[in-house]
Amino acid sequence: MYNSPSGSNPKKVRMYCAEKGIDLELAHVSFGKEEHRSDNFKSTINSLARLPVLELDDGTMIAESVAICRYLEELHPEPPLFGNTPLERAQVEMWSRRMEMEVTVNISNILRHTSPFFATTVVQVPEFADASRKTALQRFEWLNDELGDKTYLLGDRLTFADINGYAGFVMMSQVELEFDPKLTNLIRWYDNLASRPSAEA
Ligand SMILES: N[C@@H](CCC(=O)N[C@@H](CS)C(=O)NCC(=O)O)C(=O)O
Repeated sequence: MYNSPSGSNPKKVRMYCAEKGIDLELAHVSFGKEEHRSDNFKSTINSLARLPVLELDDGTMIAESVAICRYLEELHPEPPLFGNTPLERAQVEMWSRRMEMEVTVNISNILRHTSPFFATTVVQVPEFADASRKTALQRFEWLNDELGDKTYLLGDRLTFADINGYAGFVMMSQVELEFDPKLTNLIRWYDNLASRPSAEA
């Protein structure tokens, strides 16, 4: 897998693999040296200049972190992290999309619209970063209420939805965003995931 130690999407796949016991060979791509933006990377690995990308033995490239995890889940179904039944699979998908598209997207939008690293690839709108910060804080409150006293998003068992959400939160420190201490359900959920060995991956 073409990987970088920083970035929530490569981390998501590494954490998923650690939970599953899948040992992927990692090829380091330097964000600092902008290796992912080179013509070679874009023409042979991912035309969107993003990580992670999984290269199969026959040279096929699979981009998109969720697509990579779903592919690996098909090959390594145990332990199931995408749900056991039609209902569970729908609930994992529901929460996975909510975490990524309603909650943590706001964190990456702050970064993408403020960091010099993205100045050449994103039309940066600082007001959008400000709006995303407000939305992020609102969504944290929403998520705190939704979690209630549940250990994981679906109840008592870890699923990919938790990993997808957790990995998105790791960028918070880079945009000076913190959980309000009153959001005890969210903090409990986050700390629980952070304490799993897979979070070190
Ligand atoms: N939807 C893609 C997003 C991939 C993505 O944005 N990756 C980031 C790292 S977390 C990246 O490569 N950023 C480099 C850049 O935008 O220049 C996925 O889930 O893999």
